[in-house]
Amino acid sequence: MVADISSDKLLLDKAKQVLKDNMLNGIVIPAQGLYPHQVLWDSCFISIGLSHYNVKQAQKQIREFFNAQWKNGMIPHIIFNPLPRYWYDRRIWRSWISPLANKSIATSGMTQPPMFAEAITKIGSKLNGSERLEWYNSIYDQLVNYHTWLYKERDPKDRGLITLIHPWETGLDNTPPWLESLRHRHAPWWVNVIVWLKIDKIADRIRFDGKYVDYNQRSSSVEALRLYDALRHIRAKKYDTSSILNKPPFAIEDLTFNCLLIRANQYLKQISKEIKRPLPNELLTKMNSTEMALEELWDNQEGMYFSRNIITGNLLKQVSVSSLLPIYSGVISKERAAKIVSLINSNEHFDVPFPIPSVPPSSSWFKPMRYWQGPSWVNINWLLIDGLKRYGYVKEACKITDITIQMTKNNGFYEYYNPLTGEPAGVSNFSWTAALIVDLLMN
Ligand code: 9WN
Repeated sequence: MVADISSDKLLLDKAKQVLKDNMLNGIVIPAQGLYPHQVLWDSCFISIGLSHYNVKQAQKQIREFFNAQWKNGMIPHIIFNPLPRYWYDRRIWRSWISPLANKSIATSGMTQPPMFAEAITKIGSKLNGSERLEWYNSIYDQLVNYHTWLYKERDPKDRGLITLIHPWETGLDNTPPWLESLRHRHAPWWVNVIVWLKIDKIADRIRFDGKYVDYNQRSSSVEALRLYDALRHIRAKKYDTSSILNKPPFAIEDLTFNCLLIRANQYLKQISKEIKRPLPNELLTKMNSTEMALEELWDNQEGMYFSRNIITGNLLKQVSVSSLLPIYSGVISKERAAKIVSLINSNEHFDVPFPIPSVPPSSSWFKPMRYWQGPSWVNINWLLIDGLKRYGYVKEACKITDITIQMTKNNGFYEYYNPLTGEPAGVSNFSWTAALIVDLLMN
């Protein structure tokens, strides 16, 4: 494809404008209205885009999360906007009930895919030598503490794979393997009453998110209430990992999270080498064990990787885009990578007009406009483009890049897109879509 420079330039300007318009209280938030707070992996993707033209703001987006780090090393997935009009969300989570929480910054009590090390490195690449060392040194100890926390508290079986306790931690909230697990978790009586009385339709009409997006493009009301119930369970344990893991609402070795962690570990190693500050041996051993353990999530029969339920020991065989992400981890064999590429190229799986679908159309779970149950997402495309290139699949990577750019040119920077028609869905002017388009265009 011949690059259309003038319209690429226009798209770039528009993307930067979205990030500017999404500035609230000094921070680029995911989207005005629907997401007024800082969100962990959103902030990492946003800072990767910003690093091309506003390194200071990119650093700030990351630094804020390390300022909010808990005493045990956990980095929460949301930092609540302190503006008085957003007090309600802080009250739902009440992070201050944990003795580990940062008392002056209201946050959530769980984490999200660990994209920090990559964002920190991408920012570092825009700095000169001494500035870069200063940047890395200023954040290194806290970054090491975060990775150490993941292994110390979230690897209860000592298998090298991190266990997640709530779908919000995967970033792919209503992805089928997690929805299936949600179905198996017994619903609280009050949700059963709502379903029995069929008043979930009323809930549909008064939903907060319904003000900004079509609620049919998000989790259903009953799912949302059940996710809230799981949060209540975790909050009742004051966010203490060992009590939560005694009787967890969910305990899943999530494939997406662990693939992103493997890559984050590689970036962390790179940072440690550059600043000549060796990582603790114990952490290095754990990091290597994750790379080895990934293979346990491979299923020979289906020819795919899956997440695993740590209580039953079973792989969760509902197909989703997560099964492709081992290519981003970079540690799988060439044969496994070739198998993933064949899934991407197969029209029985992920080959659709506007790839990559979060769930393939051949799945019974597929809903083309509903959140992580079918739509194509720019952040996932961006991760897969990176993985494909590293394994030498340049043609596939270029095709996904071109279509991703085309989808935003045609429709603007939406949260996600219908994989069959390219039609936009979710919230408009979504920050990580804009930021990653900046990155794709600038590279
Ligand atoms: C709940 C902010 C976040 C993303 C997640 C996405 C969605 C929240 C929601 O929005 O999750 O955490 O309201 O559903 O699933 O990946 O970080 O953009």
